[in-house]
Amino acid sequence: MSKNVIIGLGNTGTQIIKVIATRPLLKDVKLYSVDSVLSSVDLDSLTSITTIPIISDTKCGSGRDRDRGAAMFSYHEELGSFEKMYEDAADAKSPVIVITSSAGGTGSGSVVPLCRTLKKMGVDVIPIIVTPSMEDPDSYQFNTSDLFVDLGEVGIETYNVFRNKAGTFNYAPINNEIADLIELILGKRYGETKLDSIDDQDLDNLLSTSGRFIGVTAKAPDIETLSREIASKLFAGNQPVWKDEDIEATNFVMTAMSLKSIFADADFGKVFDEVMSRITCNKYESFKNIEKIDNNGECEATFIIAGLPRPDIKIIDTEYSEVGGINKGINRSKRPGMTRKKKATITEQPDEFGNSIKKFNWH
Ligand SMILES: Nc1nc2c(ncn2[C@@H]2O[C@H](COP(=O)(O)OP(=O)(O)OP(=O)(O)O)[C@@H](O)[C@H]2O)c(=O)[nH]1
Ligand SMILES: [Mg+2]
Repeated sequence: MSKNVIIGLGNTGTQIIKVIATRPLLKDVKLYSVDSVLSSVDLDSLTSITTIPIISDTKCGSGRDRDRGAAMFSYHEELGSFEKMYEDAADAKSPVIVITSSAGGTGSGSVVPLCRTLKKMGVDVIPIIVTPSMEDPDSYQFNTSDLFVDLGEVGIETYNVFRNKAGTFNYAPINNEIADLIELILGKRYGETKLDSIDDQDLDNLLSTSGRFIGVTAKAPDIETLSREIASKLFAGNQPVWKDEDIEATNFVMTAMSLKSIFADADFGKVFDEVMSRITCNKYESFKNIEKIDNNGECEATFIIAGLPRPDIKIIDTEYSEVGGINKGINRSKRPGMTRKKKATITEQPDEFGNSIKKFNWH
């Protein structure tokens, strides 16, 4: 049976791949990390993760420049650095998941050519995008809005968004929640049951729904706490909640719910009725997995909703000028003036044996 493939891009993507590598439920997944620095993956995780550095000239990193990130990726793509990764993606169990921050340069830039290539190959690709907090600097927000525009142009239809919290560098909770979400959408959280069950095809239908999806999981010692946990993760968690006014009358959502508890059949409504009552748009299909199991008194629930509109992102409409600069007062484009407009060019020169050598130039 073919394996799932997950590709992490840039620092954020790589850190999350490292969390995924620790999850027993995901041990069969093929993991890739692509970054423009070498230090992100430590020796411990090297055995389970294939890392591909995309350093292209004497300077590491992208300088938060998405164009440079994309150019470095494309240069390595041309050199054939991703051949094995693309082979694995072509053979993979669908969908292929790609994870990146939207705010930096390497991941946010690379994910566009990566998705374009995968789509051209006919691979179903689902991006999980970590957006900056609303308090993060302007450049992070520009990179985010440009990424959403680019992914729309590439034809990405189904995607997931996590938003970092302001004022913290503790990314462990979000990174772990993303690993939870992946267990969920790859079908690793639905146990065997003779009652209603969610199978791979149900998940496929759910994840073919165009739009954003949210997925949450919770564990608790009793049903009441579990119900509250699921609702608070859904409506006040790290995946931005939707706004009812952004959903049109003809839109619809798909949902998937699972409950693992000793009286799961009788308790199902107690866990999900409240959440479902707050979803006021058309509900086209609702998949359920009901598993009656005594898990030492612990109950576990999961919830996915697909078909949601894009979350709010911070749109900045400012004109910049550099203080004291010789060009002071001259109107500029929407990007800060100090943003370098460098472009990558790839030149070919023969080496001493007459073989053609490609060279990456950033100028
Ligand atoms: N959730 C999460 N966010 C992170 C993590 N590391 C960095 N960030 C956030 O990600 C954004 C920066 O993106 P990076 O992933 O570091 O950027 P990159 O893709 O490596 O691109 P460069 O700009 O070239 O370094 C900032 O908003 C950070 O707050 C992480 O492990 N998890
Ligand atoms: Mg980086």
